[in-house]
Amino acid sequence: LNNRRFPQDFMFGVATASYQVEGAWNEDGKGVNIWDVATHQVPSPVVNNATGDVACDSYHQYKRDVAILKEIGADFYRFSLSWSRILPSGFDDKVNKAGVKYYKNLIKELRANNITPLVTLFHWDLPQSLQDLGGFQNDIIIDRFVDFARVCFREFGEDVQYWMTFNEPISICHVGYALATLAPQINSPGMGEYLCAHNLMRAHAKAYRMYDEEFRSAQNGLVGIDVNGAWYEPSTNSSEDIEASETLMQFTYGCYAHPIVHGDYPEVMKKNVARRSALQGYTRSRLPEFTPEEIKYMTGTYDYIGVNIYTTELVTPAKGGSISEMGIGPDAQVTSWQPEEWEKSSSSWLKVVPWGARKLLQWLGSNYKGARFIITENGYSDDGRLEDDARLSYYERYLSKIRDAIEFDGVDVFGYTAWSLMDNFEWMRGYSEKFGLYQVDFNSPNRTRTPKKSAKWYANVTRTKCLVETC
Ligand code: GCO
Repeated sequence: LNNRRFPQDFMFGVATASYQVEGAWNEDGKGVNIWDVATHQVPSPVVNNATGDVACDSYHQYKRDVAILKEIGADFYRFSLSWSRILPSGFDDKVNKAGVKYYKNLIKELRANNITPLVTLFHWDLPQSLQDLGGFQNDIIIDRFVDFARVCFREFGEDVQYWMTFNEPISICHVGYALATLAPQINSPGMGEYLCAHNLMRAHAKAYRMYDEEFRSAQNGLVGIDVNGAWYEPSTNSSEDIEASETLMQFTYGCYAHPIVHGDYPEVMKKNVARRSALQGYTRSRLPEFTPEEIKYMTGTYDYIGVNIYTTELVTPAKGGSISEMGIGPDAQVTSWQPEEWEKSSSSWLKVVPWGARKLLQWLGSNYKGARFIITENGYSDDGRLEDDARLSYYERYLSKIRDAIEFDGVDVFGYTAWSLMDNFEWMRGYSEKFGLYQVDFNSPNRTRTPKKSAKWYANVTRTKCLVETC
């Protein structure tokens, strides 16, 4: 391989997620989801009271979305399905035809333009009716998710080869059920978050097995899950810091990747949570256990693993802290941070650290041997300017490190996804942080999309598979 060239069959795509772009929050029979509820609270938890009520209006502008995907030369488009648009009550008692039609139209338009769909079943917008039952803390979610997945495989599976069950389980469970920042904003560190993880993993595995039994022979697609976190770099090369880094990697990536590869949570996670639970007076570990049957059932429930890569943090063992504290940090007994002087973006959590991308891929490659990976997100936030040189440079430098991981470290990465196709609703940050390759005019009725400098640069990458004009 030439220094800056990717393999010929390497796939380049872009991503969005339903709640972040679709709008039409109450149109054509769609049910209410937890993000509709979160953003409509008074006072609003979102910057400038922003909502996804209209967002990029992709529900009406999907043809324009496909047109810009075409301009970018995307090999594939990663988007997600809004559960409550398809099953308004959350249950599969009633399928909303208009919702199904919308996604069929989108998929048809993609196919007509030679763009492969990569479909995420769940990117955070849980039907509110299911949240009312406890959401991911209630194991009823397992069968409800499998029912939803079945409807999706049945309706769209003939035209979809790439499926992802869950986007960023750690954001769902840790940020949604422990830190209480993302919807459903539940504050249950070390308890609710582990219950969430446990039910989510069993839902993933059951959906995967269901695909095997009911659809694989006819549809022959791939089913995976998207994991994320930062790359957790040891803050020095002392053995304590190296161990702290490894522990945090296991509590974040391991919590979700280890069960599908090896059937169970990582040893260090089981050990630490059990030990601290005992010290706290619990008779059982706060981390639920998989039964031997579940371990067997769970093992190997992936055809590929998606990874969302953004940033890096430094890690060291946690000093002090009371024994009553619960949650990933206290249970892992580590603390992590980002040095002030690291290059910034517009998002407080996102510092630009390209070398971390290669180390993260090395870690994943050596922990999950034989797995195939696709980078399902990577991106940079700014104020939305068209001359977005900082984004272009972020992509160029990260892609360069990713390429090194493929060529020099032998990590099996077959595709890359830029986050995002266009500026959109950035969760609690509303429209104040922009990740798009295309600018969206949120004041124009049809949400005009305009290419940024980075979009033109990326279009060259998708066409040439090269990071420079010519390789
Ligand atoms: C995700 C991400 C996206 C964000 C992006 C920038 O979970 O996949 O949260 O939805 O918009 O990561 O923060």
